[in-house]
Amino acid sequence: MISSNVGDENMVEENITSPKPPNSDSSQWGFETRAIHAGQEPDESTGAVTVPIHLATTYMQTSPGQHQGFEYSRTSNPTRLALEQNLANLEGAKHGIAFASGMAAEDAIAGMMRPGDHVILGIDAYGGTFRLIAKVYGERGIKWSAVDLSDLDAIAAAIGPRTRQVWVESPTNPTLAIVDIAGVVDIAHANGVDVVVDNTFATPYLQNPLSLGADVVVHSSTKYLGGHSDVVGGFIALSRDDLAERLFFVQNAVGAVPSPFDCYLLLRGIKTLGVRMDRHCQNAAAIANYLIAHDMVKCVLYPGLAEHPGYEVATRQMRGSGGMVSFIHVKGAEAASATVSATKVFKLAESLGAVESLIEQPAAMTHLSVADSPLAVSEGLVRLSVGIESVDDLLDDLKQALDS
Ligand code: P1T
Repeated sequence: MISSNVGDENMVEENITSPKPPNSDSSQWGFETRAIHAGQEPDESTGAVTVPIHLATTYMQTSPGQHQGFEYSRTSNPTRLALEQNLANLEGAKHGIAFASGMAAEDAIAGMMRPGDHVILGIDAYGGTFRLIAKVYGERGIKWSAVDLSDLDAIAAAIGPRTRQVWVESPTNPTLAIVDIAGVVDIAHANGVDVVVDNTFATPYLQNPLSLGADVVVHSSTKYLGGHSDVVGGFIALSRDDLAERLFFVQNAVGAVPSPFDCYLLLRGIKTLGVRMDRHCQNAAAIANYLIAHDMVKCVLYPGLAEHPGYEVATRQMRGSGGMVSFIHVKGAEAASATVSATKVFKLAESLGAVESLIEQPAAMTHLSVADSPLAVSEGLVRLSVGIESVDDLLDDLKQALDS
């Protein structure tokens, strides 16, 4: 694969990988059991059944270089290691690498490219992803193309001699399009191009891109993984040793690592990921079905609807349709703005994936940075992050907001 920079002059001076303490052989366990236990042995000194928040920044050595696997907390930390092992397990990955935010994780991946290299993005990528590639890496000489990734021929046509990575979201943010991950992998790999999948919307409970052939999975763990709107985090899961070596090196060299407390919050959130996702999916399906029939709704974007263009692929590669629903207001931008301002249970806010329901207008909020770009979204688009409240309260709230 081309985008590994192993062997070039900027590459590792030291081989940095996380130390590996003993861990249960959890490979046979079901998802919920692994979510609760993988990477998390009871603390040996106290028997504590939850992973302690290890705040120490440095670890005693018996002689120079002789230690118990931890030296300095930017390089490795026991609470972070538990999170890395846990999420790697859930993604079916050999390596897990935690970052301070989803964008920090994406930056580490984009940083494997060199001036003149080319990356393919989806036409409806998250606005922050577009901003990073076009406005940060673009200025450093990285070329990019925005392509409709549901069109495999368009991807093949966009690949050039310097294309290094294809970045896939599925479902996409905010239009909930579905991309055939295995199909993209076939085309990309035939051309020596790596496939990066942002699995934030699906979570490892609903979709495992590595099992579909992807090279790298990235998460904004701020969302469903944390699940409670109280921690910002990012994560990379992968099985390729060459890329992992470089990414562990960058994690330590750049230092965009999550705090031990953030890692603890993520570990706690992940324990309930499965049960939360079941309820998110149920509530979202009920809301999508309600919205379809509403006069003020031009169209509903939800991959669990049989009329969604990605329905077949979603059924094949996902274990549920997720908790995000978008729709286009019949009356356009102003009406969309009024609707998102009128809900009471749904809070008007950016972000997604937590227990509480959120509503927003992407063109004015999360996707403002893609205005006037090929990724611009309809101003009448409304995005719902459907929470796990009583579904009748959510339906009543949308009804009063759309009818008012
Ligand atoms: O916010 P941060 O943890 O840095 O993650 C960035 C990110 C990456 N990928 C996807 C698919 C995302 O949705 C995000 C963040 N998204 C929002 C804040 C939002 O409201 O869409």
